[in-house]
Amino acid sequence: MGAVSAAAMALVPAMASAQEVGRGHPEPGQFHLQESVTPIMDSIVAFHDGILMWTITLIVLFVLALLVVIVVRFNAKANPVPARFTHNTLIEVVWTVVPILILVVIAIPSFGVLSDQMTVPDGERKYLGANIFSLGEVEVPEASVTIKASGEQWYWNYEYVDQGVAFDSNILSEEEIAELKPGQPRLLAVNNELVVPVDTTVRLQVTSSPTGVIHAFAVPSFGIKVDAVPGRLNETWFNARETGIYYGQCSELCGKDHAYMPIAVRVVSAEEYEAFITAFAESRNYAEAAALLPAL
Ligand SMILES: [Cu+2]
Repeated sequence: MGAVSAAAMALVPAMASAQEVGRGHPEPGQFHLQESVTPIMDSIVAFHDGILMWTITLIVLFVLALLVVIVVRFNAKANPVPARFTHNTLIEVVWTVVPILILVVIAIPSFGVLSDQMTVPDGERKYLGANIFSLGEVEVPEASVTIKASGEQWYWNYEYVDQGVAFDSNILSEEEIAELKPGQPRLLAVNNELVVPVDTTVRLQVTSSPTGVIHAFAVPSFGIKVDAVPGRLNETWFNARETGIYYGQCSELCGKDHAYMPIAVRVVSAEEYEAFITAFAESRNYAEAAALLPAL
C-alpha cells in the first residue's frame, strides 16, 4: 500500500501538498511530511514538494521512456543484427555533465536551507521560508529564549538556560497515557513536555550526557534534526507560529531504549509561558509550574 501511494505521489508532485497531514505527530497511513509550523520546515516542504519531486519525477519518466524505446526497437525480432560499436564520446559527455548540472541546481537551495537551519536569528538576517529560490524574505526576531536539550540514557533533560532550571522528560506507558493524558499518542507522549512560547525565536542547544552516547534531537513539524554529542554543544533554532504539542523522536540509533525517548514540545501563548517560567524559576518544581497551564 505504501509503495503504491508513494508511486502515485511520484507521478503527481502537486498532490503532495494537498495531502491531509497530522499536526505535531504522524497519522496512521500518512505518507507526506508533517504539517509545518516554522520557517525552516516551510523551506523543507517547499524543497521536497517543489524541485525535488519534479526532478525525480522527470528523471523517472525519462528513464522509463528510454527503456520502452529499447524494448520496442532493439528486441531480437525488430533488430536481428545488433550494431557492434561500444563508445560514443558525445553521449558520454552529455550523461556526465547533465547530472552534474542537475545536482548543482538542487544544491543551491539545499545549502541555503542548511545555512538557515544552522544560523540562529540575530533579528537582521532574513530567512528563505517557503521561497527557497529567494535571497531571504522572511523576517525572524532575535532569539529570546535559550533551551539546552541533553540526551540521557534514555530520556531527555531540558534546561531553561536563562533561568538555570532543568527537568527530565520521560516516556509514558499506554496505561499512564490513559490515566494522565488521554488522547495523546502512544510512544510519543511524555510526563513533562518542553514548554515554549508561540511566535518566539528559541535558541536550541543540543548535547548529550558527558558519560553517555550520541543521540539526535528531531521535531519534524519544526524542521529540526541535530545530533546530541557528549562534550559538544550543537545549536539550532525554531520559531513556532501555532500553539499545540509537537512530537519528535531521538533520531540517532543510541541503544536499547532508542525508540522510547520521545520529544514533546508544548507551544503555549506568551502569557501562559510567562506564568509557567516564573513559577518554575521560583519553585524549581516542574509539575507545580505546569499545573498553571491549561489542562491537555
Ligand atoms: Cu537516543
